[in-house]
Amino acid sequence: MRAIVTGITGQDGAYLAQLLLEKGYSVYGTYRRTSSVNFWRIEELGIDQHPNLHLLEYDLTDLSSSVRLLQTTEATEAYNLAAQSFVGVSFEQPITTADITGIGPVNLLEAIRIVNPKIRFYQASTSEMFGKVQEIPQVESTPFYPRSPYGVAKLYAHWMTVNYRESYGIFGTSGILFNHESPLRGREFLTRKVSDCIAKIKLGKLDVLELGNLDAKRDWGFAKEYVEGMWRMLQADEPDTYVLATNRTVTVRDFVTMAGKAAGYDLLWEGKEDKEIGVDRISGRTLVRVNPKFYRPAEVDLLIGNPEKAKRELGWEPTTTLEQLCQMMVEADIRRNERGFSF
Ligand code: NDP
Ligand code: GDR
Repeated sequence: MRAIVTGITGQDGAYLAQLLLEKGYSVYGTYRRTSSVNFWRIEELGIDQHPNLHLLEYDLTDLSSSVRLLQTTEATEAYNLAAQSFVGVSFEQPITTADITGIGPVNLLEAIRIVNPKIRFYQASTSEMFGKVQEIPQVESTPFYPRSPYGVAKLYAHWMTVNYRESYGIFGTSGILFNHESPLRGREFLTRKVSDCIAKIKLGKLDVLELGNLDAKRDWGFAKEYVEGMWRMLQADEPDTYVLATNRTVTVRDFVTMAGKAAGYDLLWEGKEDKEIGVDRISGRTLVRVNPKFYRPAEVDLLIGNPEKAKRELGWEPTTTLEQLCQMMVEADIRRNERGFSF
């Protein structure tokens, strides 16, 4: 069993590599050449020195790099997790996002067609493809209406995966995953920004947490459980498209309240829109403030997914509650900030 995991330096890449190593796979994890590559996630999981983990330099935007990746590894499964994955940045860098997140996966699909059409391919698709609400809860058949350059790029890659499946019989599966978080989340994303900043406030290293839209609603699950779903998708008899989600949605505001509670605060919300603040009832201190600089040009207001198909066909079900996840993230960031960890 040999698996390629593109994007091993990211949150999901680290958890998926860990899962595959536990299952006895040889894992070929790819990273980009940068002036200072950072493997903190696989180090934190304790798998960076694993004898069956092979780290390979690779760029998704380079077809020749994809061809060589398939030739040298002779892998039987390929999980494409690499992407410019931050929605906010995609508005400022729409072309880079299109190149990496949209066209990038087609390089891999073409390499598969050329080198090994029998490999099983997983494409990391996203609930951002649903975008503007068409129906709730969202399922595999819900119409798409992306609201960001990231969502549009991912939708192209999703349809190309379906197209290669139908045109060439390639085992191309698309997992439409709703937001999934963990202590390994990047600090630019909402949940980790909140857990890290609340920890810093608790330790006296920060005064106020500044956020954008508090009304957006997300279906947040635990990343470690979602990578298990990815693996199950590639063990199915046929390639297909599956939603992974929790079927519960919560506002950004409620998530911040939850994180505050995990650190011993009791947040009361006052004011409206860009004047809204979160005040700790116990101390009377303002801990959270809206800063319109974090608003997006177009927002996805409401995401909630029904993972019934994945449950029925793959036996996949999330079990960690958002309260447990939030507590886990805040505690991890308090520990990290105590020892001066900065990723
Ligand atoms: P991260 O942003 O944490 O990781 C993205 C990975 O892609 C990093 O390893 C990054 O490398 C790599 N990458 C970026 N550009 C390139 C490139 N040109 N060539 C090769 N590698 C590249 O994302 P997550 O782990 O959170 O998500 C994994 C995938 O799942 C992404 O495709 C994301 O869009 C998608 N997704 C994520 C969801 C979530 O809630 N987390 C939900 C639905 C979909 P580097 O470290 O060098 O930047
Ligand atoms: P999202 O995640 O855009 O859903 O994409 P993010 O955590 O960035 O935003 C979630 C919601 O919170 C609102 N928000 C803020 N977001 C950030 N990052 N920073 C803030 O200060 C802030 N204030 C409010 C956002 O407007 C948004 O509504 C994630 C990524 O992992 C994608 O790659 C993935 O495809 C989707 O989840 C599913």
